[in-house]
Amino acid sequence: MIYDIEFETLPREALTAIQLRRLMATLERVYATVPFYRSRFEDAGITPNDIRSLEDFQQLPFTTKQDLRDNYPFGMFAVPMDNVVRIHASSGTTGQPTVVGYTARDINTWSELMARALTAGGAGRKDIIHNAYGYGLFTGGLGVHYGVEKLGASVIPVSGGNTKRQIIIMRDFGPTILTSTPSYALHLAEEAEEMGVSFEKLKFKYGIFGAEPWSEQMRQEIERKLHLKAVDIYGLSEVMGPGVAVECHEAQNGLHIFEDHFIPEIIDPATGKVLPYGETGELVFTSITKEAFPIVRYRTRDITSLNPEPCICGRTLVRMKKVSGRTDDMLIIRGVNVFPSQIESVLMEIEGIEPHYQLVVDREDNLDTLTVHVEISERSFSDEVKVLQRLERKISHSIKEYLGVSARVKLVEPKVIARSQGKAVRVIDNRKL
Ligand code: DLL
Repeated sequence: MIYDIEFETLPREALTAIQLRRLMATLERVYATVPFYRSRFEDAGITPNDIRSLEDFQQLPFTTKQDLRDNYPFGMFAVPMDNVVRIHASSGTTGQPTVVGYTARDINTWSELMARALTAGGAGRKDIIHNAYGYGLFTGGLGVHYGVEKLGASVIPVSGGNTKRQIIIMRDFGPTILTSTPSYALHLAEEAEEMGVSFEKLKFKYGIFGAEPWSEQMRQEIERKLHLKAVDIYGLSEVMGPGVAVECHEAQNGLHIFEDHFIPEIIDPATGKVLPYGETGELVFTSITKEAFPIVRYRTRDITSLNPEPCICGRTLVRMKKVSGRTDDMLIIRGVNVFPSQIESVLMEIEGIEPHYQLVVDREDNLDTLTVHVEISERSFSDEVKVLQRLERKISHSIKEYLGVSARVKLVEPKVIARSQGKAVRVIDNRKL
């Protein structure tokens, strides 16, 4: 099913025309109302009138996370506070949080896009959605919540945490769709098993998971353990929240970007040069319908590529590949670049271990070292030390073979690695201490 059949299946020329018109209006508005954009455009010697095509647009300067921090908390808002009805903020795990605002119309647009995303992920009006994304300043909980109501399905606003109670609700209320981070979905599976509740007997058909990177192998693991079809949803608070892009459950192969509201670009993170379709680089977004917090050429730091080929679901919207990581969580271990999700892919292929891991980076004698902590399964737990040592060597060998990185592997007991209720902490970097 497609929620907005007109806008999700537009011919490319019609879509481009809409994008250009909306972009020009956005540029006029930010130039007139946000001092930051006016001075950036002036520094670059550009006025909104100079932008006449989507190619001209590539001359505009980028906006970075630092720019948002410099204008903390409300400096980038393009409307007076009396028109702002909602405020969210990013978690701020990598520094000061960034604060974003929404007008009533923005909330309506976001809800529409979330309704589209949920529909792409398999939801319909009859579904009951167990929403375990955190409610609060994080955009996940409320973003999904409003989308479900717009769609006309039923939402259980359970939020993250209190995991045992979640399992009881799942058993008793019979939700058909689960929304949570992929790491929390696995934790729910684990807790259910301990409580003797089998996911096989629950009513879930689809899970719509996002807010953190997760590998294709992790998807298979989740689908197997939770007995549902898992689709990927992407978004970020600076651009809106969840619902910027989503996979369709038909193809589960790349996330359709809602291009009638956001213009994506892929750039070389080192030079800022725009890269053609198919090439991997940093994702950049411009919002073209937002009122309170429009954003121009925002560098997301997320690494992906764009695929314009038609999709079996009928949507004409470009697809972004599953995000493999962020430019700022790329590890450089003795000169070799590696993303946590690549290590995850290798781990998931190995028998006898669980999908719970943490990467610890240290610096010894000026050299970076990587230790992979990974849980062994209950079954392997009772194996002899010799067997376990062999398993450690096997994992270390696979990481070296596939990724070219030397890593120490440390097997840990089941349930030792901290479970997260939202975004999982995959990397502990001791080098900064
Ligand atoms: O995580 C919004 C969201 C909520 C998306 C619920 C999906 C579901 P922020 O807290 O601002 O917003 O974090 C945004 O999370 O730049 C990515 O690095 C990462 N991220 C989000 N979705 C995905 C995904 C929400 N599907 C940052 N795959 C983004 C990989 C993701 N990374």
